[in-house]
Amino acid sequence: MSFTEKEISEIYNTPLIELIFKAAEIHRNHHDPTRIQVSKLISIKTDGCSEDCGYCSQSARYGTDINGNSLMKLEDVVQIAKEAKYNGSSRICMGAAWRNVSDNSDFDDVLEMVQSLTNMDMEVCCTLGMLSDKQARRLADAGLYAYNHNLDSSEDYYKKIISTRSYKDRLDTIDNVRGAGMSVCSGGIIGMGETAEDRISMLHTFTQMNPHPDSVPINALVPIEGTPLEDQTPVDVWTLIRMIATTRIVMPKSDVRLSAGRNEISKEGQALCFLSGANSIFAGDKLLTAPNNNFSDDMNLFSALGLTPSEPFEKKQKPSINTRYKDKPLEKEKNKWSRPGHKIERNEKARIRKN
Ligand code: SAM
Ligand code: DTB
Ligand code: SF4
Repeated sequence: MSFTEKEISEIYNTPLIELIFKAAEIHRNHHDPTRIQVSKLISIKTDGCSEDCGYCSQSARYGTDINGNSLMKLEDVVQIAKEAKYNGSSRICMGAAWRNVSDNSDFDDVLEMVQSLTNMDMEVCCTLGMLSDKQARRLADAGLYAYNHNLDSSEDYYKKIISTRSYKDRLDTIDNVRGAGMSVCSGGIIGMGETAEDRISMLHTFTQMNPHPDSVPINALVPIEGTPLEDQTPVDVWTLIRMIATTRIVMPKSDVRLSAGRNEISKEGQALCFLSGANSIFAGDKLLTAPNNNFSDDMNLFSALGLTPSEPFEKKQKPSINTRYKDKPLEKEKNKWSRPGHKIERNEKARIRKN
């Protein structure tokens, strides 16, 4: 189903009490409201990223205080995945602080991680930055279930947050993911100073996709000291609920993931997010670099609300592994990603502060 921006705006601006009811109704028509999908994030390569994303703790440009690391070892990743599986996660999402994937030995190692975790009967997701169609196909051959690549905001507001890549680069990567047959995970962040119209425009872009993204993470900005957005006032819980409910209504079949910023919300606030159609979370006390809710608090909340974590591959079958993922490309592909390079004053200031 597709909606005009005006229609999405009307939904977004419905009185909240009505909006929650409508979203809950649609949620029940398309999903089992007692099931919740749980993902565990692992930051397999942290910090030192070349990009200037204004929200990110991992950009090398800003004076943030996080512990970086080079690519993790396969056995360490497998160990974390085993614990997460035991604790009820059906999906592992491996994140790397890269602008884009390069055809190098690090990528070969990531492919081995994907293969190993898939063989553990977990849904495996990666978020590694921009991806060519060939790289997407190698990931799919290694057994990758899903790829996360967020649009973050409206096309207009994106230009005020990031200058080192374009919205089109993101859309092209999403096309490459879809073309390789993987599940598409794409969402955004609220609370970066954008307007309601920006949020509506981002949702409109998603609804124009055919099919809609399989999962849509809604992040509330975690303002990180040293980043250009460090002083941003967090959005209130009602705005987050409004965003989740609207996402649920305009993309009824997608999984809506209540993502970053969840640890700032009360149990009751989270319950309203679930009622409004959020049916997935990131679990574990760390996201990529920012703190997240304690695991046992989450389990207590699920138990109070009567929610049960879903099993892997309930929505789509387990991908088969084809060993051709090991075939390295004979020639290096020409990198076609853009670098708009316009000046974002806030980003420049944060860079000067660091130096
Ligand atoms: N480097 C890859 C990329 O940019 O696609 C993958 C990792 S990146 C950290 C994944 C996503 O996390 C971003 O697209 C953004 O939506 C989200 N994110 C990063 N920092 C955040 C923050 N401080 N608050 C909320 N969401 C954040
Ligand atoms: C997504 O939309 N949110 C996750 C995941 N996809 C990769 C990341 C949230 C990052 C929050 C900030 C941090 O931990 O550094
Ligand atoms: Fe790099 Fe991704 Fe962070 Fe942007 S969001 S600075 S691309 S790690």
